[in-house]
Amino acid sequence: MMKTRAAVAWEPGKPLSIEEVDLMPPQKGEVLVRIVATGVCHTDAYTLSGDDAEGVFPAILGHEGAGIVEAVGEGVTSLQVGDHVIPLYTAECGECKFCKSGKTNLCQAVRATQGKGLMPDGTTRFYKDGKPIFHYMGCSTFAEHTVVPEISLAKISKEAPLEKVCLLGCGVTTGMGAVKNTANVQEGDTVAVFGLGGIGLAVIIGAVQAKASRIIAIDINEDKFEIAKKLGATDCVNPSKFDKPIQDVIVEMTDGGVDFSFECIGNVKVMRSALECCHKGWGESVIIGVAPAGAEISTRPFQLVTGRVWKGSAFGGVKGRSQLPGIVEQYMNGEFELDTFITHTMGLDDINHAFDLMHEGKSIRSVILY
Ligand code: NAD
Ligand code: AHE
Ligand code: ZN
Ligand code: ZN
Repeated sequence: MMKTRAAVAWEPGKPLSIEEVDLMPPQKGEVLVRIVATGVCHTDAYTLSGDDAEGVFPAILGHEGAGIVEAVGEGVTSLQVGDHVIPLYTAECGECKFCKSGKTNLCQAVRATQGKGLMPDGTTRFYKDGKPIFHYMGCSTFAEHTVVPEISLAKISKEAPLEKVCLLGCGVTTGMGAVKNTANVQEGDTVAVFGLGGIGLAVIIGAVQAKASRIIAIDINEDKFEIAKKLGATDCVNPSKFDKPIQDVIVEMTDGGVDFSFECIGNVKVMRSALECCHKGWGESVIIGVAPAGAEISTRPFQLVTGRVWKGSAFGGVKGRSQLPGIVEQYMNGEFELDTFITHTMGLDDINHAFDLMHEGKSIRSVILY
């Protein structure tokens, strides 16, 4: 056992507690990673709130990190000490039915145990006073050191700044990937983006790269509009300023609706608006936001009968081990930027402040630097 420092979520709805915890060495097929930086994503807050059907406690949250390999377990061949890595909540084994299908990034090799907060052998590596602490999304990046399956690590360039590319472990890859891989937005298409946090702003970057002709950014917090415009939004709309449904407003603005919409909030009512603001006959709406346990979406089936399509996207449809290193290279080549997302940086001791800033709508991403 080694000692490491972590932010422990002991129970839902309570602040994280910064503690020294015990960490077992990496077992067969596992890797010990020293986390250098981690973003705080809304999904961490969602699980901490108790809304996640898969939320287990006590746990070490965090899934948007980057770090350096410190040790490898038996049989690990694709990584060695000193490699720079991004932990993946969507593994890529290359061998399961899902990986081989060519149709999805949703590798299932470790998904069942991951969803229970366990390593693939059904046990944990983190302990406090001899009692197990659960892992989170196969990553647990709110710890200075973590143990991750080999197939859940993307090896990236050693030149890449870990304190920035950590955001490619979730938010930025998710938004950009949803535009490119899930929606496949084409030059001249019109796009509506609901929710202007890290995910929605990354959708805007993706839509600009795809040369969308119009990018309508929607949020109830107008403080988000400045960054949205800077990144390329052509229109910013606050739904609470209208006395009619936002889908009607967008349909009027766009001569019948947008070609593509993206829901980046996790609100099932907004998901309906996002579908219904799509153009009759061909408009497609992509759900990215994660809704609370038990929530359900609804619309008139006529919306689909008349040609609108409802889709969802996880990690932007990106296969982490084979595609994320290339996305890091694109960042290094200046094809997109990350600085705009990083509104705050802080040490692990202040991580609860990062959650406060998110809930107050004051941050895009807080990055924790170890
Ligand atoms: P965030 O909290 O930073 O941003 C959410 C934004 O939505 C905020 O700007 C907020 O003001 C806005 N908003 C809230 N209610 C609204 C409403 N009714 N109408 C319009 N705007 C509203 O969150 P984030 O980190 O950008 O994450 C967004 C969502 O995406 C979350 O649900 C998160 O869990 C999910 N997510 C999904 C994936 C995936 O792979 N599918 C990956 C990452 C995050
Ligand atoms: N645990 C939740 C679902 C959570 C969820 O949808 N997670 C997204 C990633 S959010 C990242 O910030 C995802 O990729 N889902 C696919 C998967 O395999 O988890 C629940 O409802 O139980
Ligand atoms: Zn996330
Ligand atoms: Zn697989």
